[in-house]
Order: sequence, then C-alpha cells, then structure tokens
Amino acid sequence: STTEQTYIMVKPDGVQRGLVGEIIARFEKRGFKLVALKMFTPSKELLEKHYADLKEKSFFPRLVAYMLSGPVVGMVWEGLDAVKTGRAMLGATNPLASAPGTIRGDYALQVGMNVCHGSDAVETAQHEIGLWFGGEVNQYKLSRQEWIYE
Ligand code: YYY
Ligand code: MG
Repeated sequence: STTEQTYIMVKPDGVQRGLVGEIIARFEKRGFKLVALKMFTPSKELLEKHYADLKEKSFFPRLVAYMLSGPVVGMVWEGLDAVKTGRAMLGATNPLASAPGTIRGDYALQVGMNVCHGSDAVETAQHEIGLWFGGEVNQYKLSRQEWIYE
C-alpha cells in the first residue's frame, strides 16, 4: 500500500563518508515520503535488540562493535511497497554482490561495512520503528504525491 513504512538507517561508515545526503536524496527522488528522521548514538542494548535475530551468528560481536563506532542516521520512509523497494535500493547485503546503481553497489565493498540498513518485512519495519522512534512518525500530506501516484 502507499502508506507502507520502512526503517532505513545510515550506518556509522555512511555517516563518516558523507553519504547521508545522497541516501536521503535517493529515497526522496524515488517518490517516498519522509515521515521521521534522527541522528542517534545508540546504546549496545538497543543495537542488540535491533539485531536480535542475528545474536547467534559468529559476526554478531563485530557487527555490534561496528554499529557502536559512531552515530547513525535513522529514518522512516513511507510509500508504495516501501519495504521491498527500499531493500532493492540498498542492494544485496554483501556489496560485492550488490548491483551497480544500488546504494551498496555504488558505495561499498565489504559486508561488514555496507553503509546502510533497511527493514526486511513490514512487521520488522513496524518493530524497528518502535525501537528507534517509539513508533512516533509524522503524518502529513505530501503535495507532490499526486504526481507520483496515478
Ligand atoms: O538486512 P541486511 O542488512 O541486508 O542483512 P542481515 O542478514 O540482516 O545482516 C545484518 C548485517 O550484518 C549486514 O548488513 C551486515 C552484517 N553481516 C556481516 O557482517 N556478515 C555477514 N556474513 C552477514 C551480515
Ligand atoms: Mg537485516
């Protein structure tokens, strides 16, 4: 639906490399509506909740340490098929497999520094929006929407 929401996050490497504006611009230009945006210095506890499904993985400690290495920028984007389309815009998890034209395919090389996060399902997105924004997103009419949706 056109009101589907996804949680997109610029990871510490993306912030340090000056990719925040580029990533926002891609979602804006694609037609998605920004409904929440914030820079966070997350706690270890929050990151462990965010990545709870990966806690048994061998790379989990390294992943959490990387995510604690600097501030991140979290956002919620709303629009048609936002979760799946958002993932397609990010590219494959391993940047070596990400298609050129995707964010990871254009700006990253290694899986442990892949610049961005995107929710993998509608339910996951709602869970992540709850974790990072307490579920609080903005409601407004985007005037350009009538030139994006037929
Ligand atoms: O959702 P996505 O970020 O594309 O991948 P996940 O399987 O959820 O893994 C989260 C995160 O963990 C990934 O973006 C990089 C890191 N990671 C890793 O460092 N090494 C792996 N073999 C797999 C994932
Ligand atoms: Mg994931």
